[in-house]
Amino acid sequence: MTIKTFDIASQTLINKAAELGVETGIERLKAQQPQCGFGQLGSCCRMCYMGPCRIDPFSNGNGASKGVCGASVDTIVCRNLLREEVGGAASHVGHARHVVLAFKKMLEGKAPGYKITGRDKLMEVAGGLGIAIAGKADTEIALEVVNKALEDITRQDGEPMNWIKLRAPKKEVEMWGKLGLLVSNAHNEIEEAMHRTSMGNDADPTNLLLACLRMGIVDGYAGLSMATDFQDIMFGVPRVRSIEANMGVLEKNKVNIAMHGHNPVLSEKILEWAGRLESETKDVGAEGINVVGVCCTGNELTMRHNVPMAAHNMQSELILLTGAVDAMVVDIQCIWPSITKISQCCNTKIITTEASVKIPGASHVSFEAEHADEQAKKIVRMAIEAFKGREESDIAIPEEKSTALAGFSVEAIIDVLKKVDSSDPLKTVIDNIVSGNIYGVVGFAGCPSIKMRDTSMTDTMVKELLKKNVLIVTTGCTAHICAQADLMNPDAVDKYCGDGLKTVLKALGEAAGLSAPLPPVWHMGSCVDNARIATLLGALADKLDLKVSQLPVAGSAPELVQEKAMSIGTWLLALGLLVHIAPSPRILGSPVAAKVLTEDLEGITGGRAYVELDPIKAAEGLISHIAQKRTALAI
Ligand code: BF8
Ligand code: SF4
Repeated sequence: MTIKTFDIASQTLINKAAELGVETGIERLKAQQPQCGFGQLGSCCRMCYMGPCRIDPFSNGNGASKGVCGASVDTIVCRNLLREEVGGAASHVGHARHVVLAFKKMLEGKAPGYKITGRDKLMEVAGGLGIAIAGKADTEIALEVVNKALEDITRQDGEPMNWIKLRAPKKEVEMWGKLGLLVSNAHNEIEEAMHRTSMGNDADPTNLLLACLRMGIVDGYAGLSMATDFQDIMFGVPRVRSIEANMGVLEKNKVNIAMHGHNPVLSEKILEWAGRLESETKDVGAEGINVVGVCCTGNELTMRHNVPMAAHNMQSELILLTGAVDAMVVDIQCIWPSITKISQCCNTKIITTEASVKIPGASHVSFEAEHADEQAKKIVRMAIEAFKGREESDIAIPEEKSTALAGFSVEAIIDVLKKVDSSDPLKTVIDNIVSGNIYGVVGFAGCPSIKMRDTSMTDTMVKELLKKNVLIVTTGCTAHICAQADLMNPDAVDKYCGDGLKTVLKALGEAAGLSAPLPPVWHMGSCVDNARIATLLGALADKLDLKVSQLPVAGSAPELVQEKAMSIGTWLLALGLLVHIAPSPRILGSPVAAKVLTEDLEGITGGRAYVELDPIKAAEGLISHIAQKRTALAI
C-alpha cells in the first residue's frame, strides 16, 4: 500500500514525526499490511470457542464454506454487521443518556453549574412531545421532557419511542410501522441485538438485516436526535458565525487546551473556566488561554462559541507534534490510545475524564455534572501548570489556518430563509430545487481515514458536486476537512460552484445581511447533529407530502472509520436515502447482505448503499442518483 501526500499542515507534522522517530498511525497502518481479507469481507466469526471460523470466498465448496456450528457466510456477515451497528448506536445512546442525566441533575438542583440556555428549544421539544406548557414553570416542563426521554430507554410496553414521534418524518413513520421497525426502547434493542447475534440464535440473514435497520433507527432517535435536542436546551441553539480552522489556530504564547471527544457537558465547562482563570497564566509566563477543538467536541464548541476547530480525527496525533498543546482533555469516543505515547515527546498532558475511558499514561480527573465547576477548574489549572514544561525549540505550529462559517442549525437556516419569505421559509429552497439552481443536496458525514485521506476523498467529491450545483451540508470530521479546504467560506462560491448555486447563495447571503454569499458547504455540527440534517430533510418531505426517498438528495460517508458512521448510515438507509460509503463496509463476504443493502432495500425503504472508492466516480454516482429523483418528480 502506498501512502501519498497529505494536506500541508498534516504533512509538515508527519515529517516532524519522522525526524523525531515518533510513530504515527501512518506507520502503524503500513505495519498492518496486508490487512486481513476475511476481516474486510466480514466473514470471520468469533462468537464461540469452537471458532474462530473463517469462510473462504474462493473455496467453491471445497474449503471451509460453513462455520463449525454450520453457520453460513451470510449468517456470519450479517451477525457481525449487526454487532457493528450496536457499537455505533450504543455510543450515541450512551452520549444522549449522559446529557439527559446531567440535565436532570441540574433540574433537581444537584448540578448547579448548568442552566437552561435554549428556552425556545425546550418549549419546541415539550410542545412536540405533547406536554402541556401553560401555567407551568420552565423546570417543571423540563422535567417532563426528561421523563419522556428516559421512557425511551426504560419502557416495556412496545409503544414507539417518543423521539420517533417527535422527530421522524410522517411517511417514514407509517412505512416503519408496516415493516415492524418502530422501535420502543433503545436499551432493549441493544440487548436483543447482542443476544440474537450470540452463538446459536438468529441465523436468518434477512431477519438480521432488518434488525440492523432497527438499530439504525435506535441510533437516529434515542441517540443523535435526543442528544442534539438536550444539548441545544442546555447550551443553546447554534447560530451562524465566523470561525477559524486547522492547526494554525494554536497560539505560541498562550496555554493551548485541546478539547477532544464529543460531550459538551465537559467542554462547555472547561471553556468557561479557561476564561475565568485566564489571569493565572501570567504566573507561568503565558499570555492567556486558547481553547481549541478536536473532532466532534470541536464542532460543538465552534457552533456555539466560535472556538477554533483545530484538528479532525486523523490529526489528533499530529496536533500534539506541534509541541504547543499543553493539555489535551478527552471524554468519550474516537480517542486514539496512541496519544499518551506521543504526548511524552511533546510535553502535552493528556487528561481523561470518564470512568469508562481511561488510557495508560494519561492523568485522570473524574468529571461529574455535580462537581463540574470544581473539576473543570482543576483541569484548567493542570493545563496552566503544564505550560511550564514547554520547550521553545520543540514548537512547530503549522501556518495553515482557514476561515469558515459554522453554526447552520435548522433554526439558523430557517432564520436566513425567513428573511426572503417570512411566512413560508422553506419555499425558497423548494423553488430553487425545482428551478435547478439547487440541483440537489448531499449530506457529508463521518470521519477522516488514513486509508482515504491521501486521496483527499471528501474534498474532491465536494468540489465535483458543487460544480454541478449540488448544495452540501456536513457534520463531524468531514466538517473539519471542508473547513480546512476553504469550502465553508463565501469565497468558495465563485471558486467552486456552478452558476445556479452561485445565484442562490449570493441572494441568500444578501438577504441574511452578510454582504457576502452564504458558503456552499453548510456546517451543521457534530456527528450527533446529523439529526439536524434529517430534521431538515423531514421538514422538506412533510411539506411536499413526499417520502424522503423521493427527494433529490443523498448522503455520503466518504472516509468511513467508526462503527458510529455505520449506524448513522443505516438510519439514513431506513429513511430512504442513497448512502455512499468508502471504503466498503464489511458485507461483501455475504452475497445476501451485499445484494439486499446495495439493491433490494431500494424497493423496501427507498434507501440503498453505494460503495465507490474513486472520488470522481462517487460524485458522478451521486449526481446520477439525483438526476433520477428529479426525473421521477418531473423537475
Ligand atoms: O462522531 S466523524 S472520527 S469524531 S466518528 Fe469520530 Fe468520525 Fe470524527 Fe465525532 Ni463522528
Ligand atoms: Fe464458528 Fe459458529 Fe462458533 Fe461462529 S458461532 S465461531 S461460526 S462455531
